[in-house]
Amino acid sequence: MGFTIERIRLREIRMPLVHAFETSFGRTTERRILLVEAIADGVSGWGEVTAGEHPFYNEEWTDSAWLILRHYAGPRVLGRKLESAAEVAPLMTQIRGHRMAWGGLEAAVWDLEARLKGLPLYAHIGGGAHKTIPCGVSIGIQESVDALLAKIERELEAGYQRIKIKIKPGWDVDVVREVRRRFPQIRLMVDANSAYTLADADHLRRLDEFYLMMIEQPLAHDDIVDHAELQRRLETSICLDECIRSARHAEQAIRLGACRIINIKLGRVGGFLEARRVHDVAQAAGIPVWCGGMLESGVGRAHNIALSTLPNFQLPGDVSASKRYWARDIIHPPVEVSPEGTITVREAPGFGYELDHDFIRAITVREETIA
Ligand code: OSB
Ligand code: MG
Repeated sequence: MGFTIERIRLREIRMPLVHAFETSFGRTTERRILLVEAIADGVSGWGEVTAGEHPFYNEEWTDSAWLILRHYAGPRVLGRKLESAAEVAPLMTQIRGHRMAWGGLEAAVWDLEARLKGLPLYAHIGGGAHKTIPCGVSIGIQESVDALLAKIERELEAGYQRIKIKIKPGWDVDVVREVRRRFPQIRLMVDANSAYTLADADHLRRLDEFYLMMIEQPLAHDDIVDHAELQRRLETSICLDECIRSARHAEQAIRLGACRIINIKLGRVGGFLEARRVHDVAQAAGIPVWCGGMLESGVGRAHNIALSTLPNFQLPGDVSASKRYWARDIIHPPVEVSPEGTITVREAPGFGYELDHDFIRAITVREETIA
Protein backbone atom coordinates (compact mmCIF):
# COMPACT_ATOMS: atom_id res chain seq x y z
CA MET A 1 0.00 0.00 0.00
CA GLY A 2 2.55 2.58 1.11
CA PHE A 3 2.04 5.94 2.81
CA THR A 4 3.90 9.18 3.45
CA ILE A 5 4.02 10.85 6.87
CA GLU A 6 3.05 14.46 6.17
CA ARG A 7 3.13 15.83 9.70
CA ILE A 8 4.24 14.82 13.15
CA ARG A 9 2.71 16.52 16.17
CA LEU A 10 4.51 16.39 19.50
CA ARG A 11 2.65 17.15 22.70
CA GLU A 12 3.79 17.22 26.27
CA ILE A 13 1.01 16.48 28.75
CA ARG A 14 1.12 16.65 32.54
CA MET A 15 -0.66 13.98 34.52
CA PRO A 16 -0.54 13.78 38.33
CA LEU A 17 -0.42 10.21 39.63
CA VAL A 18 -3.17 9.08 41.99
CA HIS A 19 -0.44 7.75 44.32
CA ALA A 20 3.27 8.58 44.28
CA PHE A 21 5.38 5.77 42.80
CA GLU A 22 8.77 5.10 44.42
CA THR A 23 11.58 2.94 43.07
CA SER A 24 15.21 2.51 44.10
CA PHE A 25 16.10 5.42 41.80
CA GLY A 26 13.47 7.94 42.89
CA ARG A 27 9.92 9.01 43.52
CA THR A 28 7.41 10.19 40.89
CA THR A 29 4.30 12.19 41.72
CA GLU A 30 3.47 13.75 38.36
CA ARG A 31 4.21 12.42 34.89
CA ARG A 32 5.45 14.58 32.01
CA ILE A 33 4.47 12.46 29.02
CA LEU A 34 5.23 13.04 25.35
CA LEU A 35 2.59 11.95 22.88
CA VAL A 36 3.50 11.51 19.24
CA GLU A 37 0.86 11.88 16.53
CA ALA A 38 1.93 10.76 13.05
CA ILE A 39 -0.34 11.90 10.21
CA ALA A 40 -0.73 10.48 6.67
CA ASP A 41 -3.70 10.76 4.28
CA GLY A 42 -5.62 12.64 6.98
CA VAL A 43 -5.34 9.69 9.37
CA SER A 44 -3.52 9.94 12.72
CA GLY A 45 -1.55 7.25 14.51
CA TRP A 46 -0.61 7.73 18.14
CA GLY A 47 2.41 6.77 20.19
CA GLU A 48 3.71 7.50 23.67
CA VAL A 49 7.30 8.15 24.70
CA THR A 50 7.97 6.11 27.83
CA ALA A 51 10.95 8.11 29.12
CA GLY A 52 10.76 9.29 32.72
CA GLU A 53 11.08 12.84 34.03
CA HIS A 54 14.78 12.35 34.86
CA PRO A 55 17.64 10.29 33.36
CA PHE A 56 17.52 7.83 36.28
CA TYR A 57 15.93 4.67 34.83
CA ASN A 58 18.06 5.01 31.69
CA GLU A 59 19.72 7.99 30.02
CA GLU A 60 16.51 9.43 28.57
CA TRP A 61 14.03 11.91 29.98
CA THR A 62 11.09 13.94 28.74
CA ASP A 63 13.15 16.90 27.54
CA SER A 64 15.85 14.81 25.83
CA ALA A 65 13.15 12.84 24.04
CA TRP A 66 11.53 16.03 22.76
CA LEU A 67 14.82 17.19 21.22
CA ILE A 68 15.61 13.79 19.70
CA LEU A 69 12.17 13.64 18.10
CA ARG A 70 12.23 17.26 16.95
CA HIS A 71 15.72 17.30 15.47
CA TYR A 72 16.62 13.70 14.58
CA ALA A 73 13.83 11.10 14.59
CA GLY A 74 11.05 13.25 13.11
CA PRO A 75 13.06 14.57 10.14
CA ARG A 76 14.16 11.01 9.28
CA VAL A 77 10.60 9.86 8.53
CA LEU A 78 8.82 13.06 7.46
CA GLY A 79 7.93 13.20 3.77
CA ARG A 80 9.42 9.79 3.09
CA LYS A 81 7.37 7.17 1.26
CA LEU A 82 7.11 4.13 3.53
CA GLU A 83 6.01 0.71 2.32
CA SER A 84 5.55 -0.45 5.89
CA ALA A 85 5.92 0.72 9.50
CA ALA A 86 8.73 -1.84 9.72
CA GLU A 87 10.87 0.63 7.75
CA VAL A 88 10.90 3.21 10.55
CA ALA A 89 13.28 1.54 13.03
CA PRO A 90 16.04 0.98 10.43
CA LEU A 91 15.94 4.75 9.66
CA MET A 92 17.01 5.39 13.27
CA THR A 93 20.19 3.31 13.41
CA GLN A 94 22.42 6.39 13.13
CA ILE A 95 20.99 7.66 16.43
CA ARG A 96 22.84 6.10 19.37
CA GLY A 97 20.56 5.21 22.25
CA HIS A 98 17.41 7.31 22.80
CA ARG A 99 15.21 4.40 21.83
CA MET A 100 12.29 5.55 23.97
CA ALA A 101 12.20 8.83 22.04
CA TRP A 102 12.18 7.37 18.55
CA GLY A 103 10.29 4.27 19.74
CA GLY A 104 7.32 6.54 20.52
CA LEU A 105 7.30 7.62 16.88
CA GLU A 106 7.83 4.07 15.63
CA ALA A 107 4.84 2.87 17.63
CA ALA A 108 2.73 5.78 16.32
CA VAL A 109 3.51 4.71 12.75
CA TRP A 110 2.45 1.11 13.48
CA ASP A 111 -0.81 2.45 14.90
CA LEU A 112 -1.23 4.68 11.85
CA GLU A 113 -0.62 1.83 9.42
CA ALA A 114 -3.07 -0.40 11.30
CA ARG A 115 -5.73 2.35 11.00
CA LEU A 116 -5.00 2.87 7.30
CA LYS A 117 -5.58 -0.87 6.82
CA GLY A 118 -8.60 -0.97 9.13
CA LEU A 119 -6.92 -3.54 11.38
CA PRO A 120 -6.61 -3.72 15.14
CA LEU A 121 -3.02 -2.93 16.10
CA TYR A 122 -2.53 -6.30 17.82
CA ALA A 123 -3.36 -8.14 14.57
CA HIS A 124 -1.22 -5.79 12.51
CA ILE A 125 1.89 -6.55 14.62
CA GLY A 126 1.28 -10.29 14.29
CA GLY A 127 -0.25 -10.78 17.74
CA GLY A 128 -3.55 -12.30 18.82
CA ALA A 129 -2.19 -15.62 20.10
CA HIS A 130 -4.08 -14.71 23.26
CA LYS A 131 -6.76 -12.06 23.33
CA THR A 132 -7.08 -12.02 27.09
CA ILE A 133 -3.89 -11.10 28.85
CA PRO A 134 -2.98 -11.90 32.46
CA CYS A 135 -2.17 -8.87 34.62
CA GLY A 136 0.09 -8.21 37.56
CA VAL A 137 0.88 -5.04 39.47
CA SER A 138 4.08 -3.25 40.37
CA ILE A 139 3.99 -1.82 43.89
CA GLY A 140 6.43 0.92 44.79
CA ILE A 141 8.46 1.31 47.97
CA GLN A 142 6.08 2.20 50.83
CA GLU A 143 6.38 4.10 54.10
CA SER A 144 5.99 0.94 56.15
CA VAL A 145 5.60 -2.79 55.79
CA ASP A 146 2.02 -2.48 57.04
CA ALA A 147 1.24 -0.03 54.25
CA LEU A 148 2.75 -2.45 51.73
CA LEU A 149 0.75 -5.41 53.06
CA ALA A 150 -2.46 -3.38 52.87
CA LYS A 151 -1.69 -2.42 49.27
CA ILE A 152 -0.98 -6.00 48.28
CA GLU A 153 -4.22 -7.12 49.88
CA ARG A 154 -6.17 -4.55 47.87
CA GLU A 155 -4.56 -5.59 44.57
CA LEU A 156 -5.21 -9.27 45.22
CA GLU A 157 -8.85 -8.46 45.97
CA ALA A 158 -9.03 -6.64 42.64
CA GLY A 159 -7.96 -9.91 41.00
CA TYR A 160 -4.35 -9.23 39.96
CA GLN A 161 -2.51 -12.47 39.28
CA ARG A 162 0.94 -11.58 40.54
CA ILE A 163 2.51 -9.00 42.79
CA LYS A 164 5.81 -7.27 42.10
CA ILE A 165 7.36 -5.19 44.83
CA LYS A 166 10.15 -2.70 44.38
CA ILE A 167 13.21 -3.31 46.54
CA LYS A 168 16.42 -1.43 47.39
CA PRO A 169 19.13 -1.86 50.04
CA GLY A 170 17.36 -1.48 53.40
CA TRP A 171 13.96 -2.43 51.91
CA ASP A 172 14.46 -5.98 50.75
CA VAL A 173 14.94 -9.30 52.64
CA ASP A 174 13.06 -8.34 55.80
CA VAL A 175 10.21 -6.84 53.80
CA VAL A 176 9.90 -9.87 51.54
CA ARG A 177 9.87 -12.12 54.62
CA GLU A 178 6.89 -10.22 56.02
CA VAL A 179 5.07 -10.35 52.70
CA ARG A 180 5.65 -14.10 52.44
CA ARG A 181 4.52 -14.65 56.02
CA ARG A 182 1.25 -12.92 55.26
CA PHE A 183 0.80 -14.25 51.68
CA PRO A 184 2.53 -17.64 51.44
CA GLN A 185 0.76 -18.70 48.22
CA ILE A 186 0.81 -15.71 45.91
CA ARG A 187 2.89 -15.30 42.79
CA LEU A 188 5.46 -12.80 44.03
CA MET A 189 8.53 -11.15 42.52
CA VAL A 190 10.84 -8.21 43.25
CA ASP A 191 12.41 -5.46 41.11
CA ALA A 192 15.60 -3.69 42.23
CA ASN A 193 16.10 -1.29 39.30
CA SER A 194 19.87 -1.73 39.42
CA ALA A 195 20.29 -0.93 43.12
CA TYR A 196 22.89 -3.65 43.89
CA THR A 197 26.34 -4.80 42.82
CA LEU A 198 27.92 -8.22 42.63
CA ALA A 199 29.39 -7.55 46.09
CA ASP A 200 25.78 -7.96 47.36
CA ALA A 201 25.49 -11.51 45.97
CA ASP A 202 25.42 -13.18 49.39
CA HIS A 203 22.80 -10.75 50.60
CA LEU A 204 20.64 -11.33 47.50
CA ARG A 205 20.96 -15.09 48.03
CA ARG A 206 18.91 -14.66 51.18
CA LEU A 207 15.94 -14.02 48.89
CA ASP A 208 16.16 -17.62 47.62
CA GLU A 209 14.18 -18.96 50.59
CA PHE A 210 11.07 -16.99 49.52
CA TYR A 211 10.50 -18.93 46.26
CA LEU A 212 10.05 -15.72 44.24
CA MET A 213 9.07 -16.01 40.58
CA MET A 214 12.08 -13.86 39.73
CA ILE A 215 14.27 -10.95 40.75
CA GLU A 216 14.22 -8.18 38.17
CA GLN A 217 17.33 -6.18 37.23
CA PRO A 218 19.30 -6.42 40.48
CA LEU A 219 22.60 -5.10 39.03
CA ALA A 220 23.77 -2.21 36.87
CA HIS A 221 21.57 -1.04 33.99
CA ASP A 222 24.29 -1.84 31.43
CA ASP A 223 25.97 -4.92 32.92
CA ILE A 224 24.98 -8.26 31.41
CA VAL A 225 28.23 -9.99 32.42
CA ASP A 226 27.79 -9.46 36.16
CA HIS A 227 24.18 -10.64 35.94
CA ALA A 228 25.48 -13.89 34.45
CA GLU A 229 27.81 -14.29 37.41
CA LEU A 230 25.00 -13.51 39.85
CA GLN A 231 22.58 -15.92 38.16
CA ARG A 232 25.12 -18.73 38.71
CA ARG A 233 25.06 -17.94 42.43
CA LEU A 234 21.27 -17.59 42.84
CA GLU A 235 18.49 -20.15 42.79
CA THR A 236 15.95 -17.42 42.05
CA SER A 237 15.60 -16.63 38.35
CA ILE A 238 16.90 -13.29 37.17
CA CYS A 239 14.70 -11.25 34.83
CA LEU A 240 16.44 -8.49 32.89
CA ASP A 241 14.73 -5.17 32.22
CA GLU A 242 17.12 -2.18 31.81
CA CYS A 243 19.91 -4.29 30.24
CA ILE A 244 17.89 -5.45 27.25
CA ARG A 245 17.69 -2.67 24.65
CA SER A 246 17.74 -4.86 21.56
CA ALA A 247 17.37 -8.41 20.30
CA ARG A 248 21.16 -8.57 20.18
CA HIS A 249 21.32 -7.88 23.91
CA ALA A 250 18.68 -10.54 24.50
CA GLU A 251 20.73 -13.07 22.52
CA GLN A 252 23.90 -12.20 24.40
CA ALA A 253 22.22 -12.26 27.82
CA ILE A 254 20.67 -15.63 27.07
CA ARG A 255 23.93 -17.06 25.73
CA LEU A 256 25.80 -15.91 28.86
CA GLY A 257 23.10 -17.24 31.20
CA ALA A 258 22.46 -13.75 32.59
CA CYS A 259 18.69 -14.27 32.90
CA ARG A 260 15.95 -16.89 32.64
CA ILE A 261 13.15 -14.40 31.92
CA ILE A 262 12.98 -11.12 29.99
CA ASN A 263 10.81 -8.06 30.61
CA ILE A 264 10.01 -6.42 27.26
CA LYS A 265 9.21 -2.73 27.26
CA LEU A 266 8.15 -1.28 23.95
CA GLY A 267 9.93 2.05 24.40
CA ARG A 268 13.14 0.70 25.90
CA VAL A 269 13.85 -1.41 22.79
CA GLY A 270 12.71 1.24 20.26
CA GLY A 271 9.22 0.14 19.31
CA PHE A 272 7.34 -2.80 17.86
CA LEU A 273 9.86 -4.11 15.33
CA GLU A 274 12.58 -4.62 17.93
CA ALA A 275 10.12 -5.73 20.63
CA ARG A 276 8.97 -8.53 18.34
CA ARG A 277 12.58 -9.48 17.64
CA VAL A 278 13.36 -9.68 21.35
CA HIS A 279 10.21 -11.76 21.75
CA ASP A 280 11.30 -14.12 18.95
CA VAL A 281 14.88 -14.53 20.21
CA ALA A 282 13.57 -15.38 23.68
CA GLN A 283 10.93 -17.73 22.33
CA ALA A 284 13.51 -19.66 20.27
CA ALA A 285 15.63 -20.07 23.40
CA GLY A 286 12.70 -21.18 25.61
CA ILE A 287 12.88 -17.97 27.66
CA PRO A 288 9.45 -16.59 28.66
CA VAL A 289 8.80 -12.85 28.40
CA TRP A 290 6.30 -10.45 29.93
CA CYS A 291 5.36 -6.86 29.22
CA GLY A 292 6.78 -4.20 31.51
CA GLY A 293 5.30 -0.79 32.18
CA MET A 294 6.56 2.78 32.57
CA LEU A 295 3.57 4.45 34.27
CA GLU A 296 2.04 5.02 30.86
CA SER A 297 -1.04 6.98 29.96
CA GLY A 298 -3.78 5.13 28.10
CA VAL A 299 -1.97 5.40 24.77
CA GLY A 300 1.12 3.53 25.99
CA ARG A 301 -1.07 1.14 27.96
CA ALA A 302 -3.07 0.26 24.82
CA HIS A 303 0.16 -0.39 22.90
CA ASN A 304 1.36 -2.64 25.72
CA ILE A 305 -1.87 -4.62 25.54
CA ALA A 306 -1.41 -5.18 21.80
CA LEU A 307 2.19 -6.29 22.35
CA SER A 308 1.15 -8.70 25.12
CA THR A 309 -0.95 -10.74 22.68
CA LEU A 310 2.20 -12.21 21.06
CA PRO A 311 2.56 -15.91 21.91
CA ASN A 312 5.68 -15.88 24.13
CA PHE A 313 4.16 -13.37 26.57
CA GLN A 314 3.61 -16.23 28.98
CA LEU A 315 3.73 -14.50 32.35
CA PRO A 316 1.52 -11.80 33.88
CA GLY A 317 2.92 -8.36 32.99
CA ASP A 318 2.92 -4.92 34.62
CA VAL A 319 0.05 -3.69 32.43
CA SER A 320 -2.75 -2.75 34.83
CA ALA A 321 -5.92 -0.68 35.02
CA SER A 322 -5.85 3.04 34.22
CA LYS A 323 -7.44 3.83 37.57
CA ARG A 324 -4.42 2.56 39.51
CA TYR A 325 -2.52 5.56 38.14
CA TRP A 326 -4.95 8.15 36.84
CA ALA A 327 -8.03 9.94 38.16
CA ARG A 328 -8.90 10.41 34.48
CA ASP A 329 -7.12 8.71 31.60
CA ILE A 330 -6.74 10.20 28.11
CA ILE A 331 -8.56 7.29 26.42
CA HIS A 332 -12.16 6.06 26.36
CA PRO A 333 -12.94 3.72 27.91
CA PRO A 334 -10.08 3.59 30.41
CA VAL A 335 -8.15 0.30 30.58
CA GLU A 336 -10.10 -2.02 32.83
CA VAL A 337 -9.08 -5.26 34.48
CA SER A 338 -11.56 -8.09 35.09
CA PRO A 339 -12.10 -9.68 38.53
CA GLU A 340 -9.97 -12.57 37.20
CA GLY A 341 -7.06 -10.16 36.68
CA THR A 342 -7.16 -9.99 32.90
CA ILE A 343 -7.49 -7.40 30.13
CA THR A 344 -9.25 -8.35 26.91
CA VAL A 345 -7.81 -6.77 23.78
CA ARG A 346 -10.22 -4.58 21.80
CA GLU A 347 -11.08 -5.12 18.14
CA ALA A 348 -11.39 -1.54 16.85
CA PRO A 349 -8.83 -0.40 14.25
CA GLY A 350 -5.53 0.85 15.64
CA PHE A 351 -4.89 0.56 19.36
CA GLY A 352 -8.57 0.06 20.01
CA TYR A 353 -9.54 2.94 22.31
CA GLU A 354 -10.91 6.42 21.62
CA LEU A 355 -8.73 9.42 22.44
CA ASP A 356 -10.22 12.04 24.75
CA HIS A 357 -9.11 15.01 22.64
CA ASP A 358 -10.69 17.65 24.89
CA PHE A 359 -8.90 16.31 27.93
CA ILE A 360 -5.61 15.99 26.05
CA ARG A 361 -5.93 19.63 24.97
CA ALA A 362 -6.61 20.68 28.55
CA ILE A 363 -3.46 19.03 29.94
CA THR A 364 -1.10 19.89 27.08
CA VAL A 365 1.71 22.23 28.17
CA ARG A 366 3.56 22.40 24.85
CA GLU A 367 2.81 21.34 21.33
CA GLU A 368 4.78 21.52 18.10
CA THR A 369 3.98 20.29 14.62
CA ILE A 370 6.80 19.39 12.29
CA ALA A 371 6.05 19.10 8.60
O1 OSB B 1 11.43 -1.09 36.34
O2 OSB B 1 9.55 -1.83 35.72
C1 OSB B 1 10.24 -0.89 36.09
C2 OSB B 1 8.03 2.20 36.57
C3 OSB B 1 8.91 3.19 36.22
C4 OSB B 1 10.19 2.86 35.87
C5 OSB B 1 10.61 1.53 35.87
C6 OSB B 1 9.73 0.53 36.21
C7 OSB B 1 8.43 0.86 36.58
C8 OSB B 1 7.44 -0.09 37.05
C9 OSB B 1 6.00 0.33 36.86
O3 OSB B 1 7.71 -1.11 37.64
C10 OSB B 1 5.19 -0.57 36.05
C11 OSB B 1 3.87 0.06 35.67
O4 OSB B 1 3.81 0.90 34.75
O5 OSB B 1 2.87 -0.31 36.28
MG1 MG C 1 11.90 -3.10 36.06
